[in-house]
Amino acid sequence: MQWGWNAKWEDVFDPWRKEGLEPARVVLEHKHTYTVVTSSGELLAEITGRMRHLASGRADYPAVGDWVAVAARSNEGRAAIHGIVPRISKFSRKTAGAVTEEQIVATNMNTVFLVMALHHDYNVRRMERYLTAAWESGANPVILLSKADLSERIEEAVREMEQIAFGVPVHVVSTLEGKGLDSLAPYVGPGQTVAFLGSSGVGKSTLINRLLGREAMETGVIRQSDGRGKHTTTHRELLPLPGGGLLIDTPGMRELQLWGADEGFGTSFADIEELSGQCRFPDCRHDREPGCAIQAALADGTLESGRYNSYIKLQKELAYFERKESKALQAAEKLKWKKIHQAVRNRPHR
Ligand SMILES: Nc1nc2c(ncn2[C@@H]2O[C@H](COP(=O)(O)OP(=O)(O)OP(=O)(O)O)[C@@H](O)[C@H]2O)c(=O)[nH]1
Ligand SMILES: [Mg+2]
Ligand SMILES: [Zn+2]
Repeated sequence: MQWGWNAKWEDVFDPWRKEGLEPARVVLEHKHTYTVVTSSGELLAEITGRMRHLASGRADYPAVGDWVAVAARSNEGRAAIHGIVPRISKFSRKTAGAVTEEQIVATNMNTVFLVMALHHDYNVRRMERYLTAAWESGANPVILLSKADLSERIEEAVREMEQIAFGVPVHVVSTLEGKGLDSLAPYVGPGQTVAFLGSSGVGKSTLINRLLGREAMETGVIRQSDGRGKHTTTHRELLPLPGGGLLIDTPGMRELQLWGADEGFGTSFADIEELSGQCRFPDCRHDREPGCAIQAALADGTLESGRYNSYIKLQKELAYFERKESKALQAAEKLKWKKIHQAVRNRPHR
């Protein structure tokens, strides 16, 4: 079994192995089925009724990148998925709808390439958001500044990225000119899984095709007027590199919504969190309180106001989703009690 399988996975898989199941990796997600790969090839798989019954949320269903335990019917080209092997990383976002739902973009990646193009797409604040979500995913973020052939201010951009992303590698690439691609080799070595994230039209699929050496993914033509593309990639897919690495292409994200990002939040805004710990009052609102370290840092320029504003904005967004989530939970709880009351009321009297 290749596809990133190793001794650690084998260890965790032991109980399923004893049940006679074999490991498979999800490479494509369809409406109710999944394309998975096993050591004997590709199969179309469905989850068992039991798994469906026990599922309480999106995270209980397979996603691209997952290792699953299957009972294969190789002669039919089909398989039944009995369980998901615990994930080592998971990149999620929130779908904005009536009910906030988790959408799993990719799982079990070692690295996430946060791709931002060096022309119209370039936006420092957006990269901060990507970083926040990437830290939360459990995978290592790497920043790729793409379409270097279209920019004159590359060095400045790299400096800006290094300021917001302490210790995160930054690579400048131009797939068109074939520049900077060699520097990506360490991330895509044998058994390594990398997910590509970034707005539509930044060149994720073009770069993936280039690394694969074939046109596996369709790529888009950008509108000249505003440099923006329509969404060309519409699904997520795990693609094996000839050298043994694995790439996950994803549709461009118009807006990245965070999912349970509290932890990652602290990591990418570590400096601000640290500053607020230095305020004189522990419950300082960083408004006009005396001895406020944040206001002092803003005043003397050590903290850039734009950066502080995006911190505030993110905090508000997180608070909003927490409220929305708790509303959904409250509604579910209410419904449960309503049903219990009804059951009690309808109980025949003796
Ligand atoms: N100038 C230039 N154009 C590029 C480069 N890489 C990709 N492009 C062009 O950018 C456009 C969009 O590329 P895609 O690879 O489809 O972008 P994507 O990120 O996969 O977009 P979605 O699938 O919609 O998320 C295409 O017209 C590419 O030819 C590059 O390095 N330089
Ligand atoms: Mg694409
Ligand atoms: Zn303060």
